[in-house]
Amino acid sequence: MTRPDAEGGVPIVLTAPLTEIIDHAGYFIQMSMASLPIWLEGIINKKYPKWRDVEYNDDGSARSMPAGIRVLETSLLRHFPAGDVVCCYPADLDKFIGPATRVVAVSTHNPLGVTFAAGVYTSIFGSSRMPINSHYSRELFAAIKSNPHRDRFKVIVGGSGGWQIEQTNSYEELGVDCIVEGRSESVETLELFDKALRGETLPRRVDVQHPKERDGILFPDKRTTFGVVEMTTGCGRRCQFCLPDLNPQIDLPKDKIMDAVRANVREGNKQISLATEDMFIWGQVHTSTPFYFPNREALLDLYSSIVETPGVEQHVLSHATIAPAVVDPVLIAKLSDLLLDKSPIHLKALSTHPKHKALVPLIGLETGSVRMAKQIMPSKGVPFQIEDWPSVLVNGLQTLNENNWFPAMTLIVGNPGETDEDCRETLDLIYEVERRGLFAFFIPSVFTPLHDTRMEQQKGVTETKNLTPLQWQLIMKCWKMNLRPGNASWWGPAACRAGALGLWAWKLRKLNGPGFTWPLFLFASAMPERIMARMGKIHLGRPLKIKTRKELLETIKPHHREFLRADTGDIDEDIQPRRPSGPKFIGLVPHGSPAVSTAAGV
Ligand code: B12
Ligand code: SF4
Repeated sequence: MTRPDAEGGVPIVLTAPLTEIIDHAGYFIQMSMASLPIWLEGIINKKYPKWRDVEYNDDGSARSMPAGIRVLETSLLRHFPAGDVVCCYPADLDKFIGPATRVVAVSTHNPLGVTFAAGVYTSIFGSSRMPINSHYSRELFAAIKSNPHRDRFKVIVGGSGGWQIEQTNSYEELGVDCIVEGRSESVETLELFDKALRGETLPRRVDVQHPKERDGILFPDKRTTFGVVEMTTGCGRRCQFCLPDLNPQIDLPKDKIMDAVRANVREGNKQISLATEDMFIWGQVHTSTPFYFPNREALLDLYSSIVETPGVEQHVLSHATIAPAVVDPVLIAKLSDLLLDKSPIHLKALSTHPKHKALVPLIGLETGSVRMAKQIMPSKGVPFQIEDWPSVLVNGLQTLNENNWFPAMTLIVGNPGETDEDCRETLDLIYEVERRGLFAFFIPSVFTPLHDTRMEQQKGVTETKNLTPLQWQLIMKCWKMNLRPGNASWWGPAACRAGALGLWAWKLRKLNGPGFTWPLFLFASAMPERIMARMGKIHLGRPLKIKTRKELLETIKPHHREFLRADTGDIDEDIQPRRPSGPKFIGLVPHGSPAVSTAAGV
């Protein structure tokens, strides 16, 4: 059944690339499609034959849409009548675009794949511009461009990946009139849509304001992809390369989060994921406690309300930071008790949970070089000093692993000014993790200067053949370690080895330059790493002196020690922790406070 008004077209049609809408196989399907080149799409089709299946509302509109487009829809519905706005899947555009259509608005996360972590993997295989997701994004833009009513409507693009179109100047090629940088709640966004409805010419780029107060952020009352519900904006740790950190540090009110959770369930979604840069700041933004000492009670209260909501069958973590695991290991243990049962992720070889369930938050490791860390992320590990970054990482990972958290940790290869020694130090840290039997999925990506960040003007490595042997080793060592849990079978390692060597012989050795060869042999376990190191072909990580948690706590500035929790242990007598805090911390988050983060100068 289609909407009665569809014949003449809906004035405002909202859509997104199919590969950014689908969510039935968990986060990893979208992340793989952002990284694998289109010629490897068969792998996805084989593993998830139904990935293209989507659910519909009775009027033919989309049942599920990425959170960004849902918030845009909610923003527009404050100003335009419901009949004038529709969200539809790319395949249904022709049903909703008609002579009355004045705007087709596209939300996109990563349309051209030129962001970190995505570009590098496709380029390893030789076609840096066409990850699967880009292919489907381009297909969407081509369909809009060739629509018979194209001269009557404007194409407005927004979302976290809009900048890629501007940076590559793809306006003409993709048929885009205007890119919106920023959030849809702003007055400027509504004015832009008004302008388009009047048929006026639009500027190429419009920068719109981010709400500075919690109440300015809107929550959709409909189903979102992966059940994404916003939890916080901004971060506060101030990493130089980071884009979301430029947004105001805001934690969103629990009642609104819960309404959005219930809306998802009502519309048939069984999974929920809270979108955040760092889940651990929620409940501790603009309180009298610095945000990097997590508000345990508030977090446990929020997460228990979510997983206990009838109809929520699955819950997935999004982004986090590692230092809170060192600050409050009890919080990690209690969160595990709450969340593990509802995690859809199973890691048989790693998890001690009876059903082998695991939690896999995304956490930034970025570099193991203290010199580099000081330059690009001096506050990443607060309340600890950045000089102790490797120790914070190892201690944090140990606590996480003990509680069945196996994070996906991102690393940046080729930071501006990165030397071979920086790379060796990162390898040292990775080998130290391996030596200690700890586990994380290490996801190396090549430095990409993201627009508007503090490192926007800096240059990274643009082609994989320019990567040094050590940078290649880091990438391949990470992937070798990532495959460990899947290598439990007798045939796993052999298949992996044969496949990697076969690909190398066929294609990869020509594409990726001479620096790639030995790291690829390392990945394929062609010979023991010790021997390769003795031959001078690879760097065998040097053992690191890692501080204990107790030693780390002693480095916390005296005026911050009062925020440590006595029940977490390892605290010396001369450190004065506060008493175990009770529910008094719940709800202390002031509403509508000006959002300025306080990481600087810690
Ligand atoms: C949840 C999430 C995911 C999920 C789900 C994505 C989905 N389709 O729903 C998963 C894990 C799958 C994912 C994957 C990836 N992600 Co992601 N993700 C996020 C996260 C945490 C939240 C996104 C979100 O829903 N936010 C809430 C909504 C409401 O915000 P929003 O989408 O930005 O929408 C607002 C505005 O942008 C605007 N807007 C949105 N659309 C439109 C459209 C129009 C027309 C207008 C006017 C305005 C507008 O209005 C909205 C609010 O008012 C963000 C970080 C963040 N906090 O934003 C990273 C983030 C967007 N992801 C990022 C990256 C790099 C990736 C990956 C490339 C990672 C990888 N290597 O695999 C992939 C790419 C996936 C793909 N399909 O290509 C980067 C983006 C970098 C960039 N594009 O330059 C971010 C910012 C993380 C970061 N710290 O750097 N991601
Ligand atoms: S920890 Fe750093 S990279 Fe991560 S969100 Fe915060 S500022 Fe950005």
